[in-house]
Amino acid sequence: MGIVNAGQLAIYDDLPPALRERVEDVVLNRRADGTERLLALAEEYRDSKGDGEATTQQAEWRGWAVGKRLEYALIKDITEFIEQDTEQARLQASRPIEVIEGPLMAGMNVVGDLFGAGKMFLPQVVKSARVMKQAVAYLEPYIQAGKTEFKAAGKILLATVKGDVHDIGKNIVGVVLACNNYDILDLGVMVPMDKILKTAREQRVDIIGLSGLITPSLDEMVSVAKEMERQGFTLPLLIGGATTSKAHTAVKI
Ligand code: B12
Repeated sequence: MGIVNAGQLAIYDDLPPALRERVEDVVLNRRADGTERLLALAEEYRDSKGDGEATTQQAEWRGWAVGKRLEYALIKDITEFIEQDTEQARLQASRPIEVIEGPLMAGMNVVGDLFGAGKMFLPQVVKSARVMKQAVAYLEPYIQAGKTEFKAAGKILLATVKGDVHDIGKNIVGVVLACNNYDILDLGVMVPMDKILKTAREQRVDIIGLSGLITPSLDEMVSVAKEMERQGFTLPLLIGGATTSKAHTAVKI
């Protein structure tokens, strides 16, 4: 029996193969001498704080190219160097938004793939999201600084639909649109349809933008679109988020 701090789990694929095999032998009861073999291996870890391989990698990753370092920090949930590395990536990019669209998105996609494959767990993804948010927060003033002072191009309401808590992408879209002189009214996450439509009317927005990253959000978006039609809305509806697609939007929404 083990007590596990899920927030401190290593990535399964990163465990040294010999250690993983012997632990699996015990957990899955694969060999009669599993316990002895694990105890023998455990001796090698006496007095060491972690596994040697990981410690070497920890030192090595600081020497990698900045994009790879950002990806590593996202996967390993390391905030220590995130601002320093984000700044370096910003200096190398021609526009700050490229740091988000490039290395940070690439890192988040790796996190998503590992999570999808069951190799990363929810508490780890929560931490990755925190690292991502810290990097985006660092870049935000630089992105805002590129904003030109003109009359607003229009007012856009943004919301992550009911049942969905993902907001990193929506927030980025809000920042980018604000830099293109749109007034952004961000209602946050888990926003019920009624609130979206009521606010859109009261605030006389020009566009409604919905974000959603989980499959049920697709249905929720369909419901919002239907309700907009029923209530006689003629505003454009923007759809976005990882699980949305042109086909689904065209056919269902
Ligand atoms: C970070 C993350 C989380 C964080 C979210 C933190 C936060 N504050 O946002 C946490 C840990 C909370 C989380 C929770 C869950 N997650 Co999650 N998560 C992710 C992950 C790894 C990254 C999402 C992200 O931020 N990407 C980076 C941003 C910048 O990209 P983006 O959101 O796609 O936004 C871009 C575009 O889509 C677009 N866009 C986005 N919104 C909008 C809106 C408009 C109007 C427009 C025009 C464009 C636009 O522009 C953005 C910039 O390019 C994805 C995997 C992935 N790679 O996408 C899974 C993922 C979305 N999660 C998933 C799942 C299953 C969940 C959970 C259900 C897990 C669980 N078992 O509890 C819960 C859902 C809880 C809920 N009710 O919503 C699945 C969804 C699968 C599905 N088809 O339903 C994914 C795809 C992972 C996977 N492969 O399984 N998650």
